[in-house]
Amino acid sequence: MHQIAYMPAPPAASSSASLDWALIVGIVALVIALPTLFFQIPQIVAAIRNLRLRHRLVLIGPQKAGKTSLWLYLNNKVVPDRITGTYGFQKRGRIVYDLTGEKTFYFRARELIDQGGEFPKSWEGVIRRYNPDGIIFVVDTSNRANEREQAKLLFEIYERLIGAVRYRIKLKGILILLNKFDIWGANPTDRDKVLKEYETSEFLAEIDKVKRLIGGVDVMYGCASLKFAAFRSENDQVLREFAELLSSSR
Ligand SMILES: Nc1nc2c(ncn2[C@@H]2O[C@H](COP(=O)(O)OP(=O)(O)OP(=O)(O)O)[C@@H](O)[C@H]2O)c(=O)[nH]1
Ligand SMILES: [Mg+2]
Repeated sequence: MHQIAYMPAPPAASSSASLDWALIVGIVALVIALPTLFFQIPQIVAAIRNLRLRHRLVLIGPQKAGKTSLWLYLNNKVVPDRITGTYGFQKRGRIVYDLTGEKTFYFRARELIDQGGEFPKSWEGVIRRYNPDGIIFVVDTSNRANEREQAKLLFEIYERLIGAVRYRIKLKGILILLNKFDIWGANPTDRDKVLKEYETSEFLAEIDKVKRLIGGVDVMYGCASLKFAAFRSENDQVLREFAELLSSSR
């Protein structure tokens, strides 16, 4: 004969008691976390802003300075020794470049326009048409030909745009990227020397005119070497600062 063993069902009260405890623990955790979350709001807002692909950037600068190299760099490509020159301009599409260090951070652009250095006369059309939020002025520190004339040209373009009826200039920042820094060497003294020279150059004075002309435009500059991986952390620091500058409100 089989005996049927009955397991008494657990009292209903104990399951509802554990549910109550879970609720209490949840509420206490929320109460503790709320003030912390509250103080994190500016960081959360900054992180959300950083996620938005809103900026349109134009790369400008003398021939062979490294504009197309910068686009390759932002796509995690190795910069080759020989690159075909860019004729006219190339729409390079969106950029999402991971700059995560201590915190998550991306260099993002909804569109990057790579403007060849050979025909500076075509810049005006590109700037008028795309009305960039930021310009990266790439300079070849080993060959300083043309840069002053080109900075002057940029000033004149914006001067004309200011006079143009119903043209709303979006430009918020100009990054002067002093590229090919590897040719100078890698130590901080060399870098200071290069930066000092540019600080006092007439070229910077021209760029500064753009800044004065359009209120709220920030100009920053930094050394870079897009071709050698050893310079990655320096390059990325410059890009991070520029992305922050573009994200800040005017
Ligand atoms: N040594 C050195 N060479 C570099 C660096 N960045 C780019 N180059 C080289 O510079 C040359 C020109 O680079 P590009 O990116 O084509 O220059 P660009 O500004 O797009 O030139 P255009 O399209 O003609 O206006 C290439 O041979 C690159 O390999 C760098 O940081 N250091
Ligand atoms: Mg190019």
